[in-house]
Amino acid sequence: MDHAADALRTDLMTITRYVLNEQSKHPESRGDFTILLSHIVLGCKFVCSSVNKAGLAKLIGLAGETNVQGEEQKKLDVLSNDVFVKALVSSGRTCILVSEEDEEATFVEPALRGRYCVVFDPLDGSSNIDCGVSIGTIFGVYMVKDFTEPTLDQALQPGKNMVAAGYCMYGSSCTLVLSTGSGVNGFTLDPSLGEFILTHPDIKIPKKGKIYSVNEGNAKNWDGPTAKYVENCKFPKEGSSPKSLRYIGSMVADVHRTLLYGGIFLYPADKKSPSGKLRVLYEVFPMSFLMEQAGGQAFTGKERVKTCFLPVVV
Ligand code: FDP
Repeated sequence: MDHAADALRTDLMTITRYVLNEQSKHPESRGDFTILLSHIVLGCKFVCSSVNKAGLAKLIGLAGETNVQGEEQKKLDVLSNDVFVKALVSSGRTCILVSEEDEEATFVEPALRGRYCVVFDPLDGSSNIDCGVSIGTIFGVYMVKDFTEPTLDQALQPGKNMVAAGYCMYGSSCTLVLSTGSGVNGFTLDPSLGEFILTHPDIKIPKKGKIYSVNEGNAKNWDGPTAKYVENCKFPKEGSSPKSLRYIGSMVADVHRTLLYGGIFLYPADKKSPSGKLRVLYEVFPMSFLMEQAGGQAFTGKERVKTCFLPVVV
């Protein structure tokens, strides 16, 4: 990349401009998705800013405590959930929200209902919050046929029915990766402009990768084929080089690296978690959507993730 030319670039493709361009390819479109996305983007910017300030503002792990103004502090994951729920409801384009943070689905009040159902994990990788390692938001979007009377089964659809999915990674930079079903694009937040700029157009996962990514601490509970696969990554047949192991323990960051550098990320089912640890609806389906859109694959170990309900491997 020519960084000097980049610095002089003035014709910036912001995420809003990108989505409006896409919208114009569909004359029948009423702009509902563009509005929904702008509210998701606002949520991502808010959470990014909170994550950046967390150490100073003491947002980390302090739920229930009070700050100097006597206000109750919220933990970062609780705060992120509040932010996204409010942003999504106020978009006027959603009818059902399913969040990792809430036990029950949220049914949007009739006056604010729209035709989308959003499933999301507002702050994934929580074990990494307190040590400043990359964390992220994951989201998937379904279209609901009759949004005047939404029901829970309209949110519990297989991954193949998703119309869009993405994640925002809060790391050394803030990166939003999005697919609306025709490829994958990555946008990086320019803090000086407050805008996500297209920096990774048409992401394609490299055909071959040299990295495997898994929590090997769970190896004693794996089944035979999983153990054999990972063993082969480390001790391949004669003539091949071993793969490198990278594991952050934050799905957004591990998937992001896998999208850009190639390789495999897996969280297999084991004796302790027979259905796997990752949550199907708002972690595995959106990431599988992105992986496939980037030319990769997502398997449960037995079948394609997007067509099933109990995936364990991405
Ligand atoms: P976390 O529990 O920290 O929220 O599914 C959640 C998740 O993180 C993923 O982001 C991550 O890939 C995985 O769990 C990490 O699990 P282990 O700590 O068991 O490796």
